[in-house]
Amino acid sequence: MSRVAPALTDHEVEELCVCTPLRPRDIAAIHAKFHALAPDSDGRVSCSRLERMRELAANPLASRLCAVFSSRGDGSLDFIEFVDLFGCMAKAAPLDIKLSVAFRVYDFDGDGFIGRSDVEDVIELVAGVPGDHSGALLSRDEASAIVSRVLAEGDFDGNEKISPTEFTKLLRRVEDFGRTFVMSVTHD
Ligand SMILES: [Ca+2]
Ligand SMILES: [Ca+2]
Repeated sequence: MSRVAPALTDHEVEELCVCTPLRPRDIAAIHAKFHALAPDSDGRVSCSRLERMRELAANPLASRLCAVFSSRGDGSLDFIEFVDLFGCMAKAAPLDIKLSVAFRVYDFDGDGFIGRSDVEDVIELVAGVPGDHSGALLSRDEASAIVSRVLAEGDFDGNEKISPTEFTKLLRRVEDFGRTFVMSVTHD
């Protein structure tokens, strides 16, 4: 049973607008969304609930995004982390913020690099387990070719993994990355 959402004060809204590119009406919509997701007694919403939200439902990397913003590392978010997610993914968020979020999303094992296994994990989430006959979009060979191509293009120093600096260099070449790595607040 969700409790009645405590209203945000004007001062709290103002503070959240200063720390993010979000507007007061976005903050109000985000606040309503958060409480509609029925946070638990710790004030957190689990990853599985968050993934059902309209903004994340069609995103194959939703669970990774939640994990990146979760201070508990389990994908659950409190209200401030939830606002942070929308703020970093806003259209108007600075490119370096988006690059840093994208890097952490793709760095599945959290070792500070995007390696072969991270790229394989991304492919698995987006296209299913390669070669799996029950609906994978890629064969094992196709998946392996993609992994090799990503590393060939992004691993500039040839150590078989992509560092944050290499990642930035790679993605700056992708003209519309900043415009497409976006999760806009929907207003009902
Ligand atoms: Ca990694
Ligand atoms: Ca490298």
